[in-house]
Amino acid sequence: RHEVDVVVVGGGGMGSAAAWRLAGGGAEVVLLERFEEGHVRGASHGASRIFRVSYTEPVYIGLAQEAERSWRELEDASGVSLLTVTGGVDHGRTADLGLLAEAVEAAGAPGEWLAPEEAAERWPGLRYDGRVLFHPAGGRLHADDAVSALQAQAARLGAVVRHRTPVTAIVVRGDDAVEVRAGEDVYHAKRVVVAAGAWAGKLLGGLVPLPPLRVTQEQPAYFAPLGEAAWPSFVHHLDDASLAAAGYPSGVYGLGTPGEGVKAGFHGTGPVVDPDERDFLPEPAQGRALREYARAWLPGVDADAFTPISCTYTTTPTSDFVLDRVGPVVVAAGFSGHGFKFVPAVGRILAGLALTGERPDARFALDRPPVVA
Ligand code: PYC
Repeated sequence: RHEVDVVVVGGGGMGSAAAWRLAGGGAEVVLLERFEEGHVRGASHGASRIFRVSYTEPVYIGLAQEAERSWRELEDASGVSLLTVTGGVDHGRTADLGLLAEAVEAAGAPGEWLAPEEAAERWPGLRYDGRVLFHPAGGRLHADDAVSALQAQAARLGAVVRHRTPVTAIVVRGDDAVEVRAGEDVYHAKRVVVAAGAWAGKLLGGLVPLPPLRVTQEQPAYFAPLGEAAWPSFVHHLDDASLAAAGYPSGVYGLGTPGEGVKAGFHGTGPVVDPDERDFLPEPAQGRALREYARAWLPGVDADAFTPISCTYTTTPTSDFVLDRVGPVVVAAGFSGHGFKFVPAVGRILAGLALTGERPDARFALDRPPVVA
């Protein structure tokens, strides 16, 4: 039997950031992660994630701006380099680009329009689809290093971090009382923060009214670069007609990842999986489509020299995160494949929900309107 203020379930980016912010706020915290350190079964592993502030919704722009400051704070505290600014580009023939430009400008972080020829001079590894919106703050996050740094800093502030510790039950005993069982160990806490990624539904299903969560196995790949050119992080937006014509399941994101290659992937289009029954194998048709994409749009890589990657997305109907609390249970779920950049800002929100009950923007609430197809 252990008595603590807060148990955090899930040692990926979100749970680790929550533990960091909770411990920094003076709470007695235990972080329980079911797998070993550095495991690859969730959604926080690997060498790189996109950092960008280029969103159309002000709430995400603000959260990315907060996260940028917090990533720097974590770098200062840990002495580890986590965010490399490479610049980021959005391109493609869609009205969304104009909306993106307006939104970042309104948030005081304006982008810059480049002609495709100008962009090709700066980043010759990409072919551009019409005009290009460049954002200087875009870049690359070092995902594995970030998770390690968050856990190390949480521990430095007093958190207990336990790997290989699957949680077997969460039992609510009252508004300020929850029991978290992990095998023989029973933790009695005032709050539990559940940041379990693809396992959110399995752990939280009977406890809180979750929106539908779609768990998919995604399969980006590292392509071998041809030469030493610089790479921005990039998002290629494609409208439905272009997707149908090309046979791609979605637009494509990517970024250079030193030591690994150029990462590129479709967004949230992989097969639905049970996270406990995954094969980790690429789905052949999407693998072929990604290689065709690389041949057509990434002249700076060898489209036939690639290493597949496997990860999970847990996606809500609107791709908005779930950050909320019911009684002693704080929920962090549904990061919909675009959450990692926000990790330290989400940690701050989760700590606030747990310690003071402060709620974030209403779009993150459990109680949200159903999406009508
Ligand atoms: O940063 O939005 C993003 C993103 C999409 C897919 C992977 N990262």
